[in-house]
Amino acid sequence: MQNLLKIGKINYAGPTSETPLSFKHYNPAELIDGKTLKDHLRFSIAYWHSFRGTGGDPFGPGTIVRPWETGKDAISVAKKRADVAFEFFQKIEAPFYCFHDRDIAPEGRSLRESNQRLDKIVAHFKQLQQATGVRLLWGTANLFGNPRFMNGAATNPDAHVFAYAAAQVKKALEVTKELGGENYVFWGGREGYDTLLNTNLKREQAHLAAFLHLAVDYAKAIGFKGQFLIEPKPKEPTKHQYDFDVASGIAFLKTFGLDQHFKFNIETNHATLAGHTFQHEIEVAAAVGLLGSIDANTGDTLIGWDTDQFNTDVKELTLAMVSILRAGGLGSGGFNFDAKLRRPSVDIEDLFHAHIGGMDAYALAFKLARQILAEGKFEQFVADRYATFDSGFGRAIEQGKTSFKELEQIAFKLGEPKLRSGRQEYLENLLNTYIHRG
Ligand code: XLS
Ligand code: NI
Ligand code: NI
Repeated sequence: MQNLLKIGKINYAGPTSETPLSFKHYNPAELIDGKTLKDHLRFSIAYWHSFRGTGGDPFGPGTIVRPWETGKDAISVAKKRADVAFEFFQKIEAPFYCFHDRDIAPEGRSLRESNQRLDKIVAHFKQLQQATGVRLLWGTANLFGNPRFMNGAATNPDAHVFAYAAAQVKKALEVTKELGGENYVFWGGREGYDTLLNTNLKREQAHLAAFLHLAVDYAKAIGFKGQFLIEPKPKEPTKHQYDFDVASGIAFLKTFGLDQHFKFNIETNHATLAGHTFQHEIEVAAAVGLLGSIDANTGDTLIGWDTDQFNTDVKELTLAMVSILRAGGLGSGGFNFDAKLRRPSVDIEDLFHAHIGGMDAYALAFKLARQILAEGKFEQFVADRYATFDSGFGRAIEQGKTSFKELEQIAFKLGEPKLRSGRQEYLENLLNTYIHRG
């Protein structure tokens, strides 16, 4: 392995280790149920944040300057950057990465030139994947950065922009297939509106659905077998995004006959922005069998925007893991660190600390969630709480075999229901007994 990063491979040192550049809980080789922890967790690195992010924010330019970002032209820099990225994926023991088309290859002066550049870079990525064994979790197209998308991509009022976006996704699908991508993501950053004074909401939603159907058709035509994912977000950059949260996403997918083709990519920070918990979004998706993948990050309770921080909150992640494991896992999905360094974190070492912290927190959460499920105390509590629906008239309600008239007779006969405690405080204390075992 080359050493452009000047930092070695990160090794597992155990929970009591005080070595900062080591894993405390993520032991990639650890066998759990006959599968390595690396294969259970399917961690992925977000190319845009970790290799294109410069620390810029709406108030000031970037602060992060990487030594490999100079070279004779944009293509050679893009290749060198890719070499460093794959060195990082290996050193941090992440089996996957994700990208937008424009992250990996610079946009050209025309669509044709952009496609040609992409082809050159993709060939390089393919070699790197083969040499390292690192795989592509998902690909996507950047349909939000370029000024042409200022009024949206699939929901743009100009059909010309719709066509341009379609061409870009067509190419991104081909490239994702070429690199063996296991999923393809749609995050509609500008698929929403800022004012209804200039917006036909009904038409825009129908256009978005038409766009997604065209993508499904094209994937079929070229034999791309990856899972399509929708990544809900309520706002930012638009004031109102159409796939606001998982619940509105389900309504959208079902209304337009897309629910057979899509699952959800749930991002922690987007859940917060929608006024939900991370676990809530996972449960809502899992309840209808549409849990797909996770964009692993967190926001800040005091800042109301998508700060994309690395998540080290073991309690929040343990609850999320309980819901994910109970739903049967993520299938072809994984945990993608859609997270970025803070603006003053300008050292390469910071990139390692950030991912070590995120990976360790997820690995610990995974282990704690497994203990919680194996012991089944919460499961038992919840089962008991609904026991009146397991037999008698409760069962008849669930089976659709009763009527208001019959239930009225039961209510007359049984009189006032007894108040039964939800025992929230007891359960919160019980949860803490697991968290503090960690
Ligand atoms: C932005 C999104 C974005 C998607 C990929 O808020 O999280 O990074 O994950 O387009
Ligand atoms: Ni994301
Ligand atoms: Ni985000």
